[in-house]
Amino acid sequence: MKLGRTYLLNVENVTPHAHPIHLHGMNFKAISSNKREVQPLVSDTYLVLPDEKVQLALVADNPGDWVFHCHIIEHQKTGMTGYFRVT
Ligand SMILES: [Cu+2]
Repeated sequence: MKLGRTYLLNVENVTPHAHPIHLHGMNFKAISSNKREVQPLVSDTYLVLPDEKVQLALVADNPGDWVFHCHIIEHQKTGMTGYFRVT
């Protein structure tokens, strides 16, 4: 991500489980969901429901490598972990 740019993350949960998706280093706002009305609050975590597609908006305002992962440790350790690089 380019420092200072705005990004829209399209997150889709194709599993039968809810996943509390958490981002380090930056905050986002949930913009829309196909499952429910979203509250436009600034947060670093969003509980993605089964079959939910959610759009998370953020400004890449913090340079570095920032982990993006499910907060259920078994999910995080078995692959639901990645990172964003902001430069
Ligand atoms: Cu999970």
